[in-house]
Amino acid sequence: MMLFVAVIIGLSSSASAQNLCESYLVGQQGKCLKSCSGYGEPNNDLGPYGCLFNFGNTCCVKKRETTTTTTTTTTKRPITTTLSTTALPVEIPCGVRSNPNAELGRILGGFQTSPCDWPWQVSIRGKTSPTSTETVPYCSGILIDNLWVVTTAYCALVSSFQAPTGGTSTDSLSVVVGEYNTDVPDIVSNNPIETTLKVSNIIIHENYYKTDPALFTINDVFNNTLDKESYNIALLKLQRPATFGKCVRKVCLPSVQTTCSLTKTCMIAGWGVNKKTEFLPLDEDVPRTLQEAEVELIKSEVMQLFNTFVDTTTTVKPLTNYARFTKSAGNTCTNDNGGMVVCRNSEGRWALDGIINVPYVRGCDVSNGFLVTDVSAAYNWIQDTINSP
Ligand SMILES: [Ca+2]
Repeated sequence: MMLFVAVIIGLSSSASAQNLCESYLVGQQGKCLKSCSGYGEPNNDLGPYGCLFNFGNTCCVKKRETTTTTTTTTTKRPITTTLSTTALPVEIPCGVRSNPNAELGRILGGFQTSPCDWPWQVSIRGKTSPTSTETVPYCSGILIDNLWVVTTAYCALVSSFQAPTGGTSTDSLSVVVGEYNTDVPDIVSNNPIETTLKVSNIIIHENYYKTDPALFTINDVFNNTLDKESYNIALLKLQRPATFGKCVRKVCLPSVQTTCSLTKTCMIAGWGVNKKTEFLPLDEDVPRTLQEAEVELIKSEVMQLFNTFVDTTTTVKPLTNYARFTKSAGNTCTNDNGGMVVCRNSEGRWALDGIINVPYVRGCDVSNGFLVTDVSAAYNWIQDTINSP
């Protein structure tokens, strides 16, 4: 039996799938070695995952020759320029906070932010019942333009399903830009910083398990056996453009994958419950002010590799990545759904790499990780949707 196990391990060690460094960096001649001395230099982009099952090894790549470096720089430049030109607004560039010196992620599991810290994060509110005029915050979204909010498909559906009698789904949800405290009108220096905007169009990703808001029911909310995590992305078009300023801005979209980076340190934000609850969280458990935390974003390739060794029946869901809290156990809960996962891009600005993908109604479990909708993988879908007539 021991021999059998040893043979299996031996076979696994020689398989290319368990050595991400070598399989991912084919063109760069990546190798998992005890030391890069005499071969090349460590590739830190792959972090500790590059040689996941070659314990103690480092992912090494051949040093690039000068001519190769020049070529790479030349090819990268036009891509960046093209994306920036498309994404740049008229007056305020994307992904720039009004208070760039604000400290980040001081306490894990949810640290209270200051007003205007994350000016692209919006609250999405829905009616409490089809006949009510009262609205409550259901989940979050992110401004990627002054007319467009990106969120999860689940958030768009759940916040619009209490459509008023005789009305449509778009009548039942609203977007609050500049939102900080969901309980009160937010005022900074005697000026209101939040604005509630109506939505003219709800566009759910066509591969999500349900695409018509009018067909979403209470059963969809409480049925936790449905796959609500694959292709979990949607766009909301605002009836009128948001006015950009100190507290309302847009995030950058991530560039299409041009690097081999598999992990990144990023920030999340949400109004979700930040402590463990065994059952559905009570109203007093829900924080009113925006919370933030630092996470490590892990690409689906790493999770797929991990799954093949841990549980062969689990496959990574389409259009998802994975994130985990960096310093201690954190928590994401149902009403964090749709919140931002932002990472610094090559220009040092904040880009929306992911959306918090926790679409189930349940108690809030303190865990070390959660699913994230992969915005980079959905880049073309977002652009096509926004640019379609
Ligand atoms: Ca408010």
